[in-house]
Amino acid sequence: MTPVPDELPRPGRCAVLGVLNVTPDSFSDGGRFLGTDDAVAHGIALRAAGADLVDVGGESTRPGAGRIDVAEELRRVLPVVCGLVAEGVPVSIDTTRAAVAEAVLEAGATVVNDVSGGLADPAMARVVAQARVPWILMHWRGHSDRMADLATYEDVLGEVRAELVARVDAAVLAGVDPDRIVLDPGLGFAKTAAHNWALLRRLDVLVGLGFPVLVGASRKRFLGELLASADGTPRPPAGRELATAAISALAAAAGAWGVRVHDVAASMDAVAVATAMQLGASPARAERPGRPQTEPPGRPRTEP
Ligand code: PMM
Repeated sequence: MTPVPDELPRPGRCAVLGVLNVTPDSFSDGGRFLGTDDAVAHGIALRAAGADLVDVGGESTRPGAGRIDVAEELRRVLPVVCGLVAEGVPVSIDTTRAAVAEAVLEAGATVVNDVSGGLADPAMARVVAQARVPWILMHWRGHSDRMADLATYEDVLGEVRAELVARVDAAVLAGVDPDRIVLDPGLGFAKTAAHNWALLRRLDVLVGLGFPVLVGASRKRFLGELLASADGTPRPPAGRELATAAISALAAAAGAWGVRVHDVAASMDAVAVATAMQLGASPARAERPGRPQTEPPGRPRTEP
């Protein structure tokens, strides 16, 4: 197997994971990167914008989505992962299937992002334990076709916390190194907008569990509802980017290890602001976004 680093990226600021969905039907970017070359080019662009990891997924998890089979999932993701690895791009694989994770780790991915927290496929823990790679365990209650029915909580924070702790216990029992576990509240997965906001408001409680925490709010429906027009029409996904970046800054300030986003450049800026505010100073250059400036060259203007 390709040697993989055991550690997660720890860039000295909140990490930024760029989303690369190779699906015909994801809610925000479905169908955009179906060709391998387009998908690899987009992954390279996400990395150039500052992404610490490019998170490649082949199965849509949008509410109501049906499932595809393993062969189809592999057909979608494997060439893209190989193309990115060949270009030196660090890749995480967004899958709930052990067979997909195993093949893609073999191809050079270095992190498994499992939206089911290990629940969908009992073989996943063994694959992750043997590969000795970081495992993102997301809070999950069931597949997309039925998750709306599972969004019932008396105390969403307490229940998500307890259910994540149960996933950690199961992972460790299966031989997974606790130092390689990342937790994720699973915004939008069996959760209403109210549940998502309640979890974000008390992110500190999840951070307090002592594991790195990843937040995936990017362009999700609850942001569309928040930003709805006067007649109640939700703001379409493309118009949710500033709100996504705001959450990236706030999640970083609350101690999140990482954010998973579609527009990496915007969230890089947002987490740079959060880092500077936390330090009370500009972060060291290595911790700042290194994007090219968009201002045309010329005489520098005086700025405040
Ligand atoms: N959300 C989606 C897919 N994968 N993985 C993690 N760890 N956390 C998330 O919140 C998450 C995820 C759904 O969003 P997409 O369709 O834009 O990828």
